[in-house]
Amino acid sequence: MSDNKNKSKNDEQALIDGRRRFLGKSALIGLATAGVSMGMAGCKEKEGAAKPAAGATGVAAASGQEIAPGQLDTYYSFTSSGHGGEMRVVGLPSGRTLKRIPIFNTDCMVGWGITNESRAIIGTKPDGTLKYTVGDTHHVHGSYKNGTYDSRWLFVNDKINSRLARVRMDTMECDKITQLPNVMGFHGMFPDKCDPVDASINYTTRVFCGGEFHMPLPNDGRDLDDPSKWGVLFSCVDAATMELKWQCRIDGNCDLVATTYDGKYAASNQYNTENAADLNGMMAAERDACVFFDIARIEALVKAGKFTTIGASKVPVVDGRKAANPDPKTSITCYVPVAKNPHGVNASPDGKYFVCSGKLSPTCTVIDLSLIPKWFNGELKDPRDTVVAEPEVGLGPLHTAFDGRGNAYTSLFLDSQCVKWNVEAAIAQFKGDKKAQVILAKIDVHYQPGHNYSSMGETKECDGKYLNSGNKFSKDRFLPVGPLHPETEQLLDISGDQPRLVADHTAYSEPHDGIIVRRDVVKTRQIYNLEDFPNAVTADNAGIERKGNVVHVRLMSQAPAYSLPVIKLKKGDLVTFTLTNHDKVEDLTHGFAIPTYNINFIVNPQETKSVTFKADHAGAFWIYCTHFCHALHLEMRSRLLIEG
Ligand code: RUQ
Ligand code: CUA
Ligand code: CA
Repeated sequence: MSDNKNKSKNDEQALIDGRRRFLGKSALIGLATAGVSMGMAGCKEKEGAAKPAAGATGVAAASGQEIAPGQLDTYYSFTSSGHGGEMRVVGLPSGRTLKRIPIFNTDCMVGWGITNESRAIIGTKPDGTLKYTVGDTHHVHGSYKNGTYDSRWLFVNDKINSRLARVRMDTMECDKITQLPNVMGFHGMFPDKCDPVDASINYTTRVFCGGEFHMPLPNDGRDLDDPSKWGVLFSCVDAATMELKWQCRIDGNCDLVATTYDGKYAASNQYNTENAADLNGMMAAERDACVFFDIARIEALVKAGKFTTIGASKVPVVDGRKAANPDPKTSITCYVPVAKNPHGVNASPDGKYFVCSGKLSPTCTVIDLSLIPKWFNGELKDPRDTVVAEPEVGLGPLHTAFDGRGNAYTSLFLDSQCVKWNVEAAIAQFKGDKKAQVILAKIDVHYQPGHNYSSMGETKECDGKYLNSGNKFSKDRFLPVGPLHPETEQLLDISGDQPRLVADHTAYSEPHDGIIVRRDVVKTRQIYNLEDFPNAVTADNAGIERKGNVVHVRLMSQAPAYSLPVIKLKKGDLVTFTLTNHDKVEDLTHGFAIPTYNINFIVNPQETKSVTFKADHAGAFWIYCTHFCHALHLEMRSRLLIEG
């Protein structure tokens, strides 16, 4: 290697070190000015233990993560998109974007928010306009059977308007959206994995949803000046019907949500046990909590009619506050004290532990799930007795993933690292074993990681192959694209002793959480069934039907033509276009755009969609196909003639 090359490499390292320092410092200052003291000094010296970054350049090429042209990825990753409001499907390890699934946003490529069918799912106001057009997706989780994914559904939250959406995994499209009543800031969400009472129902039938922000109950203008009266609800939604089953009022708030493999408990970490309405108040307590819900007891109360309702909502609300639950033997909630202002709560794939990450404490709290029923049976004095480890992991721990070999991987926001630690060693250390080697490795990520998640890591089939680190800042790790930087999704190979950074992928702002699913688990259909659409257009009913000024135009598409070359309407008509794509060839999608009328959507093979609008502009308008489908794609047009 020439001197020159060495020099430029050193320069590059200096640059990397520089920007790490800059970000680390600014993040700390941010917290310090917010009045946080977190005993950082004790942690600082440990930074030296960190392994240097796996090299900033040429990693992917050297590591063999490249997927050659024509080859398929081995995993799917389903991720949220933050305030983009959609869900994304990515192939791993290549990082190829496979699909964007519009949900809470609108999307003029597929016509989400434009077609009647999608608008019915999103919900409309009495005047026909969409009820909401913005969303903020944070968490994506799959439905379970037997402790692993069953390829039925994906669920995703909307934090802004407190909605839960379901995506069918066979078509990878959203089919239901439910709004949670009396909840603001719906953040954490997790499906159950088993029924709490009937173990033969070993699949997802409920989805648990955590409310983050306190609010007046109901939020109708009361108690505006008295936040001490505001409250937070934890909600349970029926996975099949997407209807609310019940809600539970709690002390403190919810952040993220986890469920046990036996279906008996759901839990949420709480950073605002103080019930405070301002920043300093939310950081007042030395410890916060992880609240456990006894699902069977809650549902017995609901069945017995021991609930109230709030405002106009008919959803049964049970009281999980401490004052209403003095006796553990009948209590529906258990508040386990954990490290200050915790963030994620994650279930280990062996089903034994929940791990809460400290965020404002440099520790993770490990809760032994076999001790939770003991507390609920009155056999433990203090909920804190369920805590079996609290290892010091580094600064700003946020989320923890697992490798199925007993190791945990926690994202360290402030340290810009991923720390690998051993759960049993942490438990031994907590019991007093001074020789226990808890921290096994620290690897730099770039920069300020939020969520991390491992391949099949939220299932009993956790395989310990890959870990994705979702980093909140990319800084100058990619070509500059103006003030808005992409996020960095970094892929780590965790199959060996030392995690290895193997690829950087960019992501459009701002994905939070995701899951990594083995490709053989995912079963999609490649074309639709015509019969699945009650309004499908066939040769029998195609054409124009007029009743007064209400007109229904039924169209078929088959490359390269729509079934009607000319469509005549009158100004003022209320017109519905229904279009069925009669092509059966996989991948043969047609578009349908009408200039001036703000209409654009696609129909996939054997799919039917419709739009309704008022024909309020006279003139000639070319309906044309937007999706390249045929050598005569450009010629695929119909004349829409609207008489004045
Ligand atoms: S939260 S960066 Cu919205 Cu999942 Cu933790
Ligand atoms: Cu049909 Cu392009
Ligand atoms: Ca707190």
